[in-house]
Amino acid sequence: MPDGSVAAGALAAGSPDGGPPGAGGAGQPARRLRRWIPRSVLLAAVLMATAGCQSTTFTRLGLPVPVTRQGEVVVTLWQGSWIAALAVGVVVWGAILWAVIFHRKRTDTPPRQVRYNLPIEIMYTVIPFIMVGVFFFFTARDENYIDKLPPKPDVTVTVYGYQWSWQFQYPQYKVPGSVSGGVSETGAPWPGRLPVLEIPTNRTVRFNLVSLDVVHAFWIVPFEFKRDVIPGHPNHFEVTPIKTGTFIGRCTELCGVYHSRMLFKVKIVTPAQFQSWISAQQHSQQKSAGGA
Ligand SMILES: [Cu+2]
Repeated sequence: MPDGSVAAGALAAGSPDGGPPGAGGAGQPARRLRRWIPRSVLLAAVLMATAGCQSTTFTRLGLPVPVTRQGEVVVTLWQGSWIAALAVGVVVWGAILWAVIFHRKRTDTPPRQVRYNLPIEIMYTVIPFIMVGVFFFFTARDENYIDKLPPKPDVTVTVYGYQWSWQFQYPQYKVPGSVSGGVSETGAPWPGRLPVLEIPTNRTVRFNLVSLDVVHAFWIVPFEFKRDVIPGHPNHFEVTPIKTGTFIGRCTELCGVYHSRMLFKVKIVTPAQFQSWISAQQHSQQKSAGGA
């Protein structure tokens, strides 16, 4: 370690290289400080103004308002992790500041050298182990809940991902007179008409994810969740929507030139609205099947 007091003295005298103090003397660091304070304030203001944070996202630490029961669990886990990390941070920062302020070098006598302090070594092995254990417990508990696939979902949606759009099929709602796999909904990549995924609130909705070509990933931002759509390897997950509204879904795995256009709309509606939408689709798709 360099001698802190000598370095600080040289800096205060305006000659970090140890040469004779110049005409500026002690004024130089002060001037430098005066120049940097407005710059730092400006930088902080630009960061605040351009980061796109809303005050309502602050309590969720950047996550959007969850629209599923599973999403709420993700937000709670995220908040808990931050609180735990900050608590650890306060202890570590506190220990650093305490050492910096109260244990500065005062004499040239080296401090008492400590070696093989068994209690301290046990402490810094056991405490991180407990911290990892706590994180592991809550993460595993919540992952088990989020990945749970109860045997009889209320609504099943087969999601087909392909370059560069999506098709949604509702196999339990057959189209009379059609051999297809049920009511289906397609669209076009942005800026065309996006496919619309319609699902009801307060019902368990199972997604079966199928890829028709390359690896995609299915992401509805306010679900706080994404899952890969892999060719030859159907994936599944289930949610219970709790809030109505219209949201945007995305592909979140770089899958080709128009990956960024692979968007879809998500409409979460009441169960009654969902039923009437399904009936209307069965009717119109029967007509178009009959006409073809
Ligand atoms: Cu994709």
